Amino acid sequence: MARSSAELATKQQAVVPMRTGRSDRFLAALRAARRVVFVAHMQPDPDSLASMMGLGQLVQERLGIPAVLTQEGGIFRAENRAFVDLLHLELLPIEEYVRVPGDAIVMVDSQPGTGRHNHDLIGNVAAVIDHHVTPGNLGGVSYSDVRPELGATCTIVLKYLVEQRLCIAPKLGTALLYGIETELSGFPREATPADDEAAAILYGLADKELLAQIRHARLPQCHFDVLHQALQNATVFGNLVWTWVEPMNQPEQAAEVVDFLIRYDAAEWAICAGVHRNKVILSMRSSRANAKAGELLQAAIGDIGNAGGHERRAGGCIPLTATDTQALRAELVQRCVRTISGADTDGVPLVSATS
Ligand SMILES: [Mn+2]
Repeated sequence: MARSSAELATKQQAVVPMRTGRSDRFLAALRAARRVVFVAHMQPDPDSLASMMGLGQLVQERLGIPAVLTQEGGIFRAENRAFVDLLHLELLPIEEYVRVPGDAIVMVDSQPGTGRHNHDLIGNVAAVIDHHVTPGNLGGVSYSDVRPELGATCTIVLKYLVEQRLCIAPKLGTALLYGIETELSGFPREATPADDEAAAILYGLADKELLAQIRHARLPQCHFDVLHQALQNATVFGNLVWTWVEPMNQPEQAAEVVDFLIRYDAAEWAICAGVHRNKVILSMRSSRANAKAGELLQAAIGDIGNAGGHERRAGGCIPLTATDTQALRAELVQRCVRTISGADTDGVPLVSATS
């Protein structure tokens, strides 16, 4: 006897389960929410800002609920300021956020428990979307998509938007492309074919004029002040170039310094430590592929601070307990040289002193 089509359909469903993409599972985890609040790491970079924008739009359009994008810490780097201003981003300072029933927290480009947050929302995160190697505490998180093999969180976000057939306007296309571009800069690249594929899709959608304006943002005077001091203090220990900046007005300047110093042809490692308010901000770059920069920087600073990041790029932070920073400076040089370059020689200045 021929089986009814209903019977057949039931049978087929049992054999071939309905495929649900990651984006479906992400949205399902937020189904009960009345509002979604996005959080990223401190001093959010373009990758985290664009990821919040993309997922915010996804939530608004597919779940029909509002999205709030928050900001923890300042955004100082000239390109990042231009990004926020030119793309008209509305960011709520995290300290002004008041939790109401029905709020679901989504963390992007970071994970709870990595020392990259100061707010107390960590225990209430519903979903995490990230690409950092540094493991976080995902206990209690109902949906997580952490792919350390990818170069940018924006790559994951674009996959979600494509999967959900969302229309990507030039503003969002520009944001996501710049987010990916900044994460993949430098050599050797930390990109996979998936990141390049995402960038290729986005290039067709982005506003190239806007993109050029962000890339070539005008620089404030303090940028040159910091570079000057960083060069004067730059010391070479074998394959490591190390420098110290004090004070450093903007925490992102440490990264700008190492992006510049790692291009020195004799260096495989560059580290900048800068005194910013009551902490020392560290940034590290390597010219080696698979350098395990995040792990090495953490090993170097040990229990006096936190560090993490990617293969070739890492960042860290040490709370300042004493006002005299010189002892810490000496201790840090020793630790970094011992752990990273292994050189047992005295350092030599990178540039000769000027009169
Ligand atoms: Mn990122």
